[in-house]
Amino acid sequence: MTLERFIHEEERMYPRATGAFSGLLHDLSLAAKLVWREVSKAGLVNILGATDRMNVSGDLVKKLDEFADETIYRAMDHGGHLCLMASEENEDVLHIPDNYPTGKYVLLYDPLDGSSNIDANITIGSIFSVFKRTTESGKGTLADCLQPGVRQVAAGYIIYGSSTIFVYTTGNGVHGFTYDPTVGEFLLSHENIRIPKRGKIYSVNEGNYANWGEGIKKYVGYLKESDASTGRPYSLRYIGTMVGDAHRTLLYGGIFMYPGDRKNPEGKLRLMYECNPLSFIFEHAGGRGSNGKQRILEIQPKSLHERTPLFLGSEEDVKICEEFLQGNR
Ligand code: FBP
Repeated sequence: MTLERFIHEEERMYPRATGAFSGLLHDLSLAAKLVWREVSKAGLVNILGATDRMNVSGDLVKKLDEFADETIYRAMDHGGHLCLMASEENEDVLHIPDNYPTGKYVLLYDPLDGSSNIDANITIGSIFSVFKRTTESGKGTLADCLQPGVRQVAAGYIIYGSSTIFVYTTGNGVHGFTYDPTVGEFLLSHENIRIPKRGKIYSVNEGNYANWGEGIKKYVGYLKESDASTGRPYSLRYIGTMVGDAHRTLLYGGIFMYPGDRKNPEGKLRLMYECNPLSFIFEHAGGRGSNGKQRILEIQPKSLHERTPLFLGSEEDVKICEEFLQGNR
């Protein structure tokens, strides 16, 4: 079962479908193959290291980041499915070139997640989020992007690890397709992924501990206590690439966190490019995505690059974490 065929079989479930959505997902899978090709030979070609360009978050843009950003934009700009795009690497929205038709969807993407791990050949990823436009027609506007995550019509990520997997949902279950370079196709390998109700692994950068608030300190302390009936103490795993830490959490259960702290009250992760799409995927796999107070998907975005604390994982684990964060435990 190739990703291509799966997309078309899903389309048949919607008698009034125009094929635009399938076309959009097809173009995304092509972009993923092009990025995979560059990632897989990164050590051999001059694509490691940084450009001399700073992104909107003040980070030096990595060459592979820039390559992935341009590749995704060029793969998506001419299909006629999109009215607008926005990328984590670009301050402003990305318009569809005048010589191409516009469509009814909006794409937001993080071209390469885990940029601090690129040069060390550690798992990295790409993340995407798709909405239907809210404006009538023609070129899209910022308003088309700033929609609460619950309105996404699709979200996914591509993990470039020991193998490359395309994971996505359109609201009909979460499915994973592993790339087989010998046939050049993503093949169904993880159908209808369901996250365990509770796990035994927690994932957080404890290097920020000194700046943490009492709630998160107490919660992590709770995970380290011994209590076999609740699988504690939990094991700590942290790759430093959200896609990698989230993918493991989706399959094994537990919790991935990037809390706010005294230095960064809103944490580090971006609502539109990272937290919304991953929370949409986790919720459709039976998990939960929270900022500690509410569902990530209920947050009304105010700006393209806003950040939010994130607590993502098995439903029971995230709910217990919220109780600690809200001082109820
Ligand atoms: P990029 O998208 O710029 O890579 O930043 C996000 C990220 O790398 C996440 O993938 C990861 O979870 C987090 O930052 C790691 O941050 P830290 O190094 O502070 O733990």
